[in-house]
Amino acid sequence: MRRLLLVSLFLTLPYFTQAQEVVNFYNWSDYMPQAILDQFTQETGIQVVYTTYESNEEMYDTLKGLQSRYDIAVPSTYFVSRLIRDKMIQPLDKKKLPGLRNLYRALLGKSADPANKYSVPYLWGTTGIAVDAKKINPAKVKRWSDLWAKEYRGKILMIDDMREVMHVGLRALGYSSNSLEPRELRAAAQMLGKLTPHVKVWDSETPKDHFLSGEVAIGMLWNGEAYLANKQNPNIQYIYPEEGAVMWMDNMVIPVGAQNPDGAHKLMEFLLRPEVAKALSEGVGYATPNKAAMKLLDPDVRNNPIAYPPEVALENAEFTYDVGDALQYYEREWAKLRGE
Ligand code: SPD
Repeated sequence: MRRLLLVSLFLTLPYFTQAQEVVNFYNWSDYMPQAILDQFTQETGIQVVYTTYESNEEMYDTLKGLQSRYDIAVPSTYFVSRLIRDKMIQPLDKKKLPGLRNLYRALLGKSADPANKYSVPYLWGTTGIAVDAKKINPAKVKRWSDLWAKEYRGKILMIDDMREVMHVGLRALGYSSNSLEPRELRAAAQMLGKLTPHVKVWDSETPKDHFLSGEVAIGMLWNGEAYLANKQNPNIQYIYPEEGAVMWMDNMVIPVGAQNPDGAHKLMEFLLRPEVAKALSEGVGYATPNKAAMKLLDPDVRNNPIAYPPEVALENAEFTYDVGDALQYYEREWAKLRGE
């Protein structure tokens, strides 16, 4: 009897000791409802280890580090081209991604990755101005340049994001936010330098929380954060600045050195499902690039002008592109501005 017990234990041991398959997912904060990851684990048995970053630059530096072993990351389009150029991401196996057909054609084949050999659109959005209507009359705030008004001093939040802050300065002066001109960048940084002493909070991890706590009353905000804040407190309103909001798209990629590219493809394919993409968009308040999911969206979200900007709001908006070698000028001005 004792022998029989030992034999059966021996036979079942490999089952218990077999390590669970893992996908290491590196993504922005507040960008993925936990329920979606739980559903993926339930269906596939693959555990998702979810780690967050606060900027494209932080994500890039981590992936460059030799120790990085992430299976999926979610860079903005202007970083996709940089990651391809620096050979830091690997080609996708499209046979494992039939769900690509669910995406809007217009959002595929962008110049950063013309054949989407490396990247799959995840969510897209805007950056505009948020205002606490209890403290500031939203009707008085129409432009980025309004942030410089004396009465807002000490109440301002800025997203800690180089390209987006430079966008504010560049557009306020009438320049393109993808400017390649050192002279324009210097002028924008000089103008921003007059604003920074009056900024109360710099944050790109949980910016909405500072509005909800009442710490700040006006400032830059990502639209999804504004959508969630507005749901909790309708006084937090979102304004598309007349000079033009920032427009961006974030995309899933598989870094070179990923331990589980197969698991990464499975998670990508799962996220391409219309009903999952719907839950993602509704959960975080950003727009889905998934055409099939659009039909399923709760009308309250689809018709919400914060989550899904009306065309007129995007009239002067500018999409952020890779600026190639001019990046050094941005970095130089940013270092001066942030005192780095
Ligand atoms: N909390 C989610 C933030 C997503 C930001 N996306 C891209 C910003 C590009 N500068």
